[in-house]
Amino acid sequence: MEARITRAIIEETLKDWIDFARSDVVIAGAGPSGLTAGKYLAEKGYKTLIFERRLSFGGGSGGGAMLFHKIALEKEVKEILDDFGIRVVEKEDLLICDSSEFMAKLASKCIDAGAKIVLGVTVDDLIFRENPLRITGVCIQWSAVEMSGLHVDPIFVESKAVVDATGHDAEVISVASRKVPLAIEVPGERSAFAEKSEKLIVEKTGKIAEGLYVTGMAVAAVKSLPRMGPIFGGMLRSGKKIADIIVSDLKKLP
Ligand code: 48F
Repeated sequence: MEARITRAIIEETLKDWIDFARSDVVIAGAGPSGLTAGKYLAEKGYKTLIFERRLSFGGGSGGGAMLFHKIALEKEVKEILDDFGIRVVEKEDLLICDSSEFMAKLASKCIDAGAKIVLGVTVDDLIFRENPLRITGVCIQWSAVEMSGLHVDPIFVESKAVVDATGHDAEVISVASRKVPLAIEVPGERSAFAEKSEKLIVEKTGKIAEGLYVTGMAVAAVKSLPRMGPIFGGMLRSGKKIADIIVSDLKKLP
């Protein structure tokens, strides 16, 4: 029995790894922006793989607002919330929902759409080709290995599009700014200005280089935008916008 458990788990895991070693889209980070992008890409039929450093979904959403278990959203995102089946109550011009429902339904609808989410894996570098410059995949490592400080080489996943959805530190684009011949910097986010930031995050969501995209709070880090605290409409709209941009770019590829 014990050997069968082990064999069955490893065989099924390997099937996934072999299948996803070449993906259409790799998303780094299973926070709200990454999960939203994942759903809208996967439901269009793109092979979408999300790597999440931690052993949980939702990024910064699960803790609600300073551990008060509610988050706020703008009314404009009602349609996206309906796509995910997330229930809200109206409070003046805001929508309020439970942070646990928010994170669980974002992840569950993303998986149902066909995206594969692998927990406990960190994206630690990119793969690129020159002439013309293009990001062609990621280097990944078990988060446990990264945390242990052991010197272990990563493995690779090839991908037509890589999305930095890593949140406040824009980790993937930070690596790109140091190691890929690209004229980009990551100045970091600025102090809070919720209304302004919610709009600008969506406006500045987009392509950083061929094959490399940014969504969510990583946009604030790259474009030096203000933070916005426990209001999440911008994260959902940014995730949906990057999915649309990638779909349109992938359609143009041979
Ligand atoms: O931080 P996070 O929730 O990013 P987001 O989708 O949403 C931001 C909001 O939660 C909130 C806010 C807006 O209202 O201010 O903070 O932009 O989720 C990012 C996820 O990426 C994971 C991290 O553990 C988190 O779950 N992550 C970070 N770096 C890596 C990573 C990495 N290098 N590889 C894999 N996962």
